[in-house]
Amino acid sequence: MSSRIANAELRKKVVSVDEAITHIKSGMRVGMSGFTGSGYPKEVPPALAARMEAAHAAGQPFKVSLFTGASTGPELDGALAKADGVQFRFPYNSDPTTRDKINRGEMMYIDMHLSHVAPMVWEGFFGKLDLAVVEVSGITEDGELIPSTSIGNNKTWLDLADKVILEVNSWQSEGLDGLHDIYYGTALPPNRMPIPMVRPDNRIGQPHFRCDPEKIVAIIETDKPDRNAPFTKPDATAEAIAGHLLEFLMHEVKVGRLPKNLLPLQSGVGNVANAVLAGLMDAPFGNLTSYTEVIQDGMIDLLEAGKLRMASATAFSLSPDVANYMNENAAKFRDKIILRPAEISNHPEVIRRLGCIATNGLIEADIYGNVNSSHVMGSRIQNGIGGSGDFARNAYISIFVTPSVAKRGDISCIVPQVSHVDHIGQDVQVIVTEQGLADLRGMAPRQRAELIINNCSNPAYRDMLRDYFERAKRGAYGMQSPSLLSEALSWHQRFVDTGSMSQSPAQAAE
Ligand code: 0RQ
Repeated sequence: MSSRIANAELRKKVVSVDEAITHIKSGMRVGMSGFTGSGYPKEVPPALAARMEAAHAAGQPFKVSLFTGASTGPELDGALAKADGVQFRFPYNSDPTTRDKINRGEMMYIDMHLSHVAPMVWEGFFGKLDLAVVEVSGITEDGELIPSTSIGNNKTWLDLADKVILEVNSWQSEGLDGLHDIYYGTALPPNRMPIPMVRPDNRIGQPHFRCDPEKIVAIIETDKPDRNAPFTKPDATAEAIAGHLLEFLMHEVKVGRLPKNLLPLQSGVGNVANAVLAGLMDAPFGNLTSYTEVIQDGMIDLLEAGKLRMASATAFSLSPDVANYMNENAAKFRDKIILRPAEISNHPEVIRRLGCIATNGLIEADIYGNVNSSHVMGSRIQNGIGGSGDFARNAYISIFVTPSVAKRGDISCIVPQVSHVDHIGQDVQVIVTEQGLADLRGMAPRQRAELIINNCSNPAYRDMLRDYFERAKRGAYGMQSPSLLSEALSWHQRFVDTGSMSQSPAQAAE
């Protein structure tokens, strides 16, 4: 493993991981790098988890508050949750062990807009940050830090933490150097200035992080890979959703509401998002741009094919094969990919100015177009709102995509009323399921309900929804958004009681 530390003074700070973790004490607030399985520290968290387990076995408490960019890998969230070492977690999680702990009430979790995280920590709402653990791909001769495969909140952690531990990862490509754009112009009110970005390909910052060397208490060298999860191939449902969405975009171009190269695309992660990206490969659009949160496999294919001119994000979220490919070829993407702090990739001001086309997944939507992205049956967290709110509220067109049913048909993803609200109807302009698309722009609530029930709901639940809506129109307290208060959440209660939302479970499963 050849050293990536070109600065002689900092090279002297290289220590073993066991020595590095002596700086982490119970009760500390720790900011770690990491965003959707890339760029998280690989050495410190497992060693810390082992130390926590040993402390617990000896009857001593050892838990920290953990701040990150978004989700991380099993060596971080998984290991620390298994060690029962996290008392407070934010702003996003997709790790199953952490999810279980949160849902059992054993871990405090704040699920928040990702663009809010850095400013709110600066504003002091989360207390003082004691320590940062940040993966970098190298250190320059003059001591600047070359970022890795995700930026997230790393700039903020490095600026605000009292102490810094660096993991210099030589598995990461040296070709990453020059890909990043770290903006140092943010400030707190009343001194904020406009973010000087008018196109998705603008570079407004510098390629490296600065960090006061006095704060760097330990450096670890590693060559462990990012644990990117493989994507499943789009299934027929995802392909049908992508088909409806692409047809809609073509229509919008035809009627002059979108330019031929569309507008900067934001795309959530997952099966459906990848199917949409795959569909763009054959769609009649070229010279596309993307202003999004994460770069996934489909975007790399589009960049290679020349369909996508450039992509701006805060992190890679690739399958292992494509991550390896990117690792070998990062340098050739330097003029096509920009990784920025999450505060900038998700900045409402920039998203509104650029006019992004936002496409995100959902757990459930109701007949009026309110969307729940995060909670199952109103109380169990799945992941979190992530960046979806940053984009949905500020997009030129805010689109939500979902299969019409979940859990083999026992759950309808279109319900009379959502059991938790992440995106109010005003932030939801288009809903797409494999059944069809509801364009809700310019529609009043009762018109929205007609469209959503007719175009998006699953046939197994459509009559139930129609029946509910017709009775609501007769018996509701008001006619603006008619609802039957005693019944609006009864579908969820039926699922909790019987395992199915359907009045006749066997029929719904067919
Ligand atoms: O559960 O994993 O146990 O099988 O939710 O659902 O259909 O595979 O869809 O991977 O696109 O995820 C909203 C969770 C959708 C995601 C959500 C269950 C379903 C399955 C996953 P299993 P699918 P996806 C910016 C955008 C918020 C963050 C965001 C998400 C699992 O899109 O986390 O948008 N969004 N970020 O069975 C009970 C329902 C359900 C349900 C689905 N109605 N009831 N369970 N599921 N609908 C990018 C980033 O922030 C990174």
